[in-house]
Amino acid sequence: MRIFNNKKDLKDCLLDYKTNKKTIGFVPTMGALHQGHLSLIEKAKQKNDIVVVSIFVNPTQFNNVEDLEKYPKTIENDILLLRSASCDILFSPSVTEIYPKNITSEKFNFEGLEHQMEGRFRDGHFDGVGTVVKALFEIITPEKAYFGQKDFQQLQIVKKMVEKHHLPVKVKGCPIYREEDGLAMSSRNARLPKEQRSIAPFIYKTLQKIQQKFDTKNISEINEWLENEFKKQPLLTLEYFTIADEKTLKSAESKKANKKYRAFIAVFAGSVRLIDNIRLKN
Ligand code: PAJ
Repeated sequence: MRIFNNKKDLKDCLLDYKTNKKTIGFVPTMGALHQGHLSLIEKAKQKNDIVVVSIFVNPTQFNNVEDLEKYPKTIENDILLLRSASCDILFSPSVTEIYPKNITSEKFNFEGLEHQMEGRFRDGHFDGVGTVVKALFEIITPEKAYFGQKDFQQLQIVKKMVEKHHLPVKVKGCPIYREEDGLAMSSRNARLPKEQRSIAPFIYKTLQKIQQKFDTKNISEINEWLENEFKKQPLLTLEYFTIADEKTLKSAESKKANKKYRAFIAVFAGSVRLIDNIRLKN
């Protein structure tokens, strides 16, 4: 695996591959890698000649200084994992490499996707994500880029950005990779105190129950049931729960036959914020 910290050297290397008609698959990450990230790399390996992974903890997408400062950094272990996953290239730039002037975000219009769910609770987050993903796409110019459905809103927003800015990249969504007990893998899981870690699978178990209830119950009944379930869990604080249209990400009040829905949840386990979602069938 080749490692680059500098965009000029990376571009030169990628130009060689492109001249030789090699296809490039890209997996952007913020490091602290786990099996969820590796599942994206595996997908990228299957469909491309060369796989580039970036590790960059992007300051502009954090609305909370503590969250940024406490974001786990495990670069040595990440490199071992990337080697074991046969990643071809790691791009691990400094902040000044990506933000040479000011550490600020470009302002995007994602046609309302950015105002739902995470957007309501993480001010400016998606402008930060859009800024860094666009910059990385411009440096790497991959044919395909891989994103997890774990961050479903992010996936839809990146697709919207690509469409609106006519970027020549295909964005692929990949399934949520879970721990054996159902907890969605996340770099933040490592920060969960023992008690919170043992109760955290409750989040996915509840989503699975919602999936069943969606057959027979209406949305307001489901919302009420869920709020009551979380009231019984003193270690988990519900930030939001919503059943939303997959395309617009707007909360749904009733089910319509020709729409696809997903249930989305954000929960605090102590100071650690966890998100998850599940596809619903109607
Ligand atoms: P990060 O949280 O490191 O996630 C990198 C990618 O891995 C994202 O596409 C995310 O959805 C995916 N991912 C994380 N956990 C997963 C899981 N359990 N199963 C499947 N995929 C999973 O998301 C970011 O970084 C950043 O916002 C980034 C896109 C890199 C921009 O800074």
